[in-house]
Amino acid sequence: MDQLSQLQDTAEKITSMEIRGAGRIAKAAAVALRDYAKSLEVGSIGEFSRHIENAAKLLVDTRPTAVSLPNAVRLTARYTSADVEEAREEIINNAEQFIKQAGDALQKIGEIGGRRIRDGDVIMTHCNSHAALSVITTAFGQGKDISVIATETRPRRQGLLTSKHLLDHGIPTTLIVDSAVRYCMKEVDSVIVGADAIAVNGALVNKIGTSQLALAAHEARTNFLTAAETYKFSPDTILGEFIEIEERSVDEVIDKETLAGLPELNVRNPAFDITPPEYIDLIITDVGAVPPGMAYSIIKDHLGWEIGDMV
Ligand code: RUB
Repeated sequence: MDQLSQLQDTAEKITSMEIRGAGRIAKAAAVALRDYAKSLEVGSIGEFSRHIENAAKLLVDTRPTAVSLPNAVRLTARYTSADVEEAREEIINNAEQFIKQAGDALQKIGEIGGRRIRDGDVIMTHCNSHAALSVITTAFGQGKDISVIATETRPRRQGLLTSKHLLDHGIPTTLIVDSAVRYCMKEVDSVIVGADAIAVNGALVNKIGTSQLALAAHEARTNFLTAAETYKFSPDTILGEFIEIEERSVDEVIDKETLAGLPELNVRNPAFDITPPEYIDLIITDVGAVPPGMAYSIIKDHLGWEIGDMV
């Protein structure tokens, strides 16, 4: 496969959700940019810059909601040198650094979040988040006797991936349909979910249905935690930008044949929702467990302003 086809292949895998989850799409984009930059044959820095910009745009346009994706692309695609070989080297190093830091961040989140879990806790989680799973498996690895209630997560049923991951670690797991969340919440000690984006006001954007878990947790006085690497915070929201909520194909919700029998039916498939900061007890990040009110500091101190307007 040539360099461009490889890049397009990664973009296609992110669009089709063969590669999914905010952290994994970010890392896949960094790898794709690194490999593209490595083998790019150009005659001038202007040409190099045009190709990298197009590649960055192709990757960023695959899925609109997870801010990890533009953040990873911006952190990887930046360079200062006007020499092609040096610029290429900068991009390769940026990508390696991002991939390493993303791996370290998951481990750190596990350590910090694991301390919030007590022996005997029942945890509810939604969708399939490696950050949330890092917290759960770390707590279990510390010898805490915990169990997990995993939601199915319609329509793509990522809850099955989560259940498999937990069972592979030996963690007792119960799968429930999404509509059983409120009914089961009285048995739960902590809810832990991942994040596709954290806005400057501390609002959480995550898989559709997350805000229902938060509402039910609030009502039951149950802890609601989100696990989010610093690169999932959105610098653009400081500038007043909204985070776009992805609407996916209705084919994921209802099969074509059934829909053909109901020609007047309108079907929607929003993939994410927004949980307001007042429903979130703590955000577990790689630089510490912080209340949602500290989102601005995380963006300012750990991401920097300059990554907000590059792509
Ligand atoms: C995945 C999802 C996950 C976050 C965090 O949505 O909402 O909770 O992306 O995941 P989708 P992680 O399946 O549509 O990509 O912690 O692994 O980055």
